Amino acid sequence: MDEIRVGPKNDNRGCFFRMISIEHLHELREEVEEHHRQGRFDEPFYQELGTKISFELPPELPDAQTILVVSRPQPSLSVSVRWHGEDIPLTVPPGYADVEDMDSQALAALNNLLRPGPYRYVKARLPLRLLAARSGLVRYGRNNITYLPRFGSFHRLTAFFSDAPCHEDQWQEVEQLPGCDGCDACQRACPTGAIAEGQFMMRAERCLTQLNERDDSEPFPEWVDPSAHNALVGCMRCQRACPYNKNVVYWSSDRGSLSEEETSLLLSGRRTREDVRSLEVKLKSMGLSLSIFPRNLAALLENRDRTR
Ligand code: B12
Ligand code: SF4
Ligand code: SF4
Repeated sequence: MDEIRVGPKNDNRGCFFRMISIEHLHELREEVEEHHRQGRFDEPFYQELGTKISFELPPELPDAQTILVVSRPQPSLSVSVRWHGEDIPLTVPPGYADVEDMDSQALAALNNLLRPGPYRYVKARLPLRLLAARSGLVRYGRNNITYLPRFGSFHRLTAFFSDAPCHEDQWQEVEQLPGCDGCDACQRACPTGAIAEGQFMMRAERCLTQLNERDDSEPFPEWVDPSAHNALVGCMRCQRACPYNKNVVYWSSDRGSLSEEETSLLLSGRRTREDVRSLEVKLKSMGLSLSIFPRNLAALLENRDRTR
């Protein structure tokens, strides 16, 4: 696997990348559309997916020759929240924070590596897990998350179209983690039944992440067990349970704390423009967004109060 080391000197994580010829773009589309034809997607979910991914060539790069897919290992974030006189440690899963930094590091690395250049790069809105698995960069787990050697599921994917020539087309069959045979730890750990028995495609519409990444004006549906909530956004249950994450499961970056006053302000929903501005700056540095986070925080704290 190609490894590019980027970032500060003491950063030994590196970036990993693979390249695929643009000729496979229609095969990627066909694979997803075939799942749809076979009825493997919940229809409203599929319609929404269409707003998140696209198989079109970017108009600014109609002569793209290559798709570059990049993975950057990333820890989870830990944030402490003061509530009722106690500091409560809470988690943000890998993949949510520092998105812009990660994209620019990946671009800088690609610019350095691909010669003679300079080439043009345009961010791709492709289905990244499938793309990365098709390049051999990662393997799928039964939980539908992808795994990078050494770093398990603790990594962030991104991809670019480029006019760089595809000197090595790495397109291949998708692979599953060998350890998934005979293991159902993620399925048992999932609090909403999103990982289905006997089929690979997860039931995305049941995934807690699908519910808690939405704008916080939407309450959680009644069928969600209050004890399911376990992260400030997303959910860590199927990743924590997986043996392939045993070396990274405690890899975490401390992003500071919220005071009792800030916590109350977030939960109250009564915020002035001034409050919002200062909270937004603070939350952004913690990798959080004000538009989704207060509802999830409330669910976590209610859950905690209930079980005491
Ligand atoms: C929509 C979306 C969601 C939706 C739906 C997920 C889904 N299954 O589609 C929701 C909101 C539920 C979600 C949740 C999460 N997501 Co999300 N999500 C996306 C998004 C925007 C598009 C995903 C997509 O294209 N889905 C379409 C389907 C077709 O693709 P697929 O899931 O890979 O499905 C394939 C498999 O089922 C496979 N398959 C089918 N049969 C078989 C059989 C075998 C044997 C094998 C091996 C494979 C296989 O084929 C399908 C495609 O052909 C991407 C960003 C992007 N642009 O890609 C992030 C992305 C996939 N998500 C990501 C993350 C981090 C998560 C969460 C872990 C967040 C969290 N909780 O912390 C959870 C994980 C939930 C889970 N168990 O999958 C990361 C992936 C990280 C990783 N290591 O793989 C991405 C790439 C974002 C990023 N840039 O980092 N996500
Ligand atoms: S918990 Fe087990 S079944 Fe699930 S992804 Fe990990 S190895 Fe595969
Ligand atoms: S992220 Fe949580 S809800 Fe979604 S599949 Fe994994 S364990 Fe289930």
